[in-house]
Amino acid sequence: QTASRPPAATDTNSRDVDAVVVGAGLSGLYLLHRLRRQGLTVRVFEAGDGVGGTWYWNRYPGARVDVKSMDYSYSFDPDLEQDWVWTEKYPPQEELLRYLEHVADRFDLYRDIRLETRVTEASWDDSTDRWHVRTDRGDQVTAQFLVMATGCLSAAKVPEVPGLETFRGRWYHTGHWPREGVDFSGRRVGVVGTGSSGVQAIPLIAEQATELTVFQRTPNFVLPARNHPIDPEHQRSVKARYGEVREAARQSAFGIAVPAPQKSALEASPEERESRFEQIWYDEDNNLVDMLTSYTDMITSREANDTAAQYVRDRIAEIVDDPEVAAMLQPTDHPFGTKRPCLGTNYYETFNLPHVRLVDVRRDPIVEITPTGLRTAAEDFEFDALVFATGFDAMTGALTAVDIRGRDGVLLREKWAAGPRTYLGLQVAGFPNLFTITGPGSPSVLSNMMTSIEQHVEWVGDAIGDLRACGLTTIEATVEAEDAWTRHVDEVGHTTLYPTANSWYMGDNVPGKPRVFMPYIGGVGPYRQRCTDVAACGYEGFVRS
Ligand code: N01
Repeated sequence: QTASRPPAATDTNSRDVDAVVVGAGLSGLYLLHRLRRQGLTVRVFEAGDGVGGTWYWNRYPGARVDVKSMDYSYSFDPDLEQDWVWTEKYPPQEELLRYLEHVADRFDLYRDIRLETRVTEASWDDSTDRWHVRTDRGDQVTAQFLVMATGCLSAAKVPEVPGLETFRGRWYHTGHWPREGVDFSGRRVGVVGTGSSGVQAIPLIAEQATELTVFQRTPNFVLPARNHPIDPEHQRSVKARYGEVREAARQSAFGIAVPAPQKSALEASPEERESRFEQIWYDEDNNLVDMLTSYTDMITSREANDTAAQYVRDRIAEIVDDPEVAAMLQPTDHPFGTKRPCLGTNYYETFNLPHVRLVDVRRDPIVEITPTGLRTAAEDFEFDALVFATGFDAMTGALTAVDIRGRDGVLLREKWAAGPRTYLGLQVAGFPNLFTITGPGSPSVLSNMMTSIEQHVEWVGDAIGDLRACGLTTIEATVEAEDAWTRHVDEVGHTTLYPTANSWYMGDNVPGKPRVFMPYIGGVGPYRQRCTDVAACGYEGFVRS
């Protein structure tokens, strides 16, 4: 055994463990490692037949991360950080999955992970202070702690259009892509959806398909990814000062170490702004958040924001040959960044190809899926394959999919009927010893997920460690702390432009979902400090007993 590999703490068949972790993605893997090192017995349940979470499920053509690999990687183990060699600025899904499988092997995680097992129910037992957890395979396990590491974007959504069951071709959702891949050669393909997944998949599907029709409901702002192989010298230099780079990310607004903006976009002259945006657009080393962090008021002032939005619209008009198609691709109904911006490679260029067609489904709505394709109000389309790049029931979907019952049998799903309520995105009042990694009310999807995941995993590990050190057994957010935090998340959200857009951040993509700004936009650094301070002040806002 090496220092980083503690002796086995878990009796793998025990029906009672210290902690059940749901999900073996980025969060679940680190949680297992961390809690086991603290001496806890842990059981992880994972629905997939492999580890990797997001990077296990999302195997669609072009799937790759849009935060740089050197930033989108674990920092908890200096040896891992130094040993792993990244190949590209934005590595593809296969490489990210290989990395996570390596992590699972390296830290001997598999022995405590039950694959192909979905947690269906978890209920809190007040008489024993334990969670009773059930799975679709009939497992029944009790645990002192339950940690939901189920991801923010994992409950895939197929649109509510009638007729899908009648379609005689093959259909796919980007978030459940077949492991063996799909060959679209010689096929007529329809793609619904133009968010990050669609933007990545469309240019590659267009390379194979004989005809590609893209159904767009809302045009998105797509910045050039400028992906490229990593220069080994650059990789060495980042690794040499990794500690500093990671710390800057932890203190930053979005979990990525970029310089903080210094002035308002409206204080800059038009020429100065143009040159700044130009530099971001063409820079090989640019980041997803560069446009948002270029000036102080990009997400708070419509006028400031529109300077960036117009810059992108102008580039679209330059790239796309047909002015009518260009106009359809230019977002005008939401401020830049209020729906998640996308990074693309040849995205706009793809619409210049003769076999690619764009259909605006706001003007011509999809009416039904037919046995041979898809019908809009105005036209019948014939397809051999349909691809739904239609996103996820974000942030709450994977949590409410499980029957989680807290004190007095209260269902989490019912408690959240009017929108999620949490304290710090970490805990829910009435659900003792339940933790949500990157839960609603935390920076999560507005940040580099790796930075936020590590912060949450470490906070939860410390909270459990501190509880045990004090000889206590339960920790639970108070209703007052939860109310105050939920109000704060909403108030801060409403100081920005985010709520002005229809987005999955607001629950708009799921019919009937309450319209609430779910993530916390107070900034990764300040949020982290708040969590640290709460713990330092004796877990203020939590009852520990
Ligand atoms: O999903 P989305 P996604 N009829 O919800 C449209 C992360 N991610 O899988 O905008 C017609 O963004 C919908 O239209 P509208 C990232 O955080 C990261 O692409 O709702 N259209 C939209 O165009 C991202 O934001 C990476 O009007 C319908 C699209 O489908 C998040 O995951 C890669 C429709 C859905 O876009 C989700 O991205 C991929 C309907 N009934 C994902 N329903 C990277 O790191 C939905 N749409 C690069």
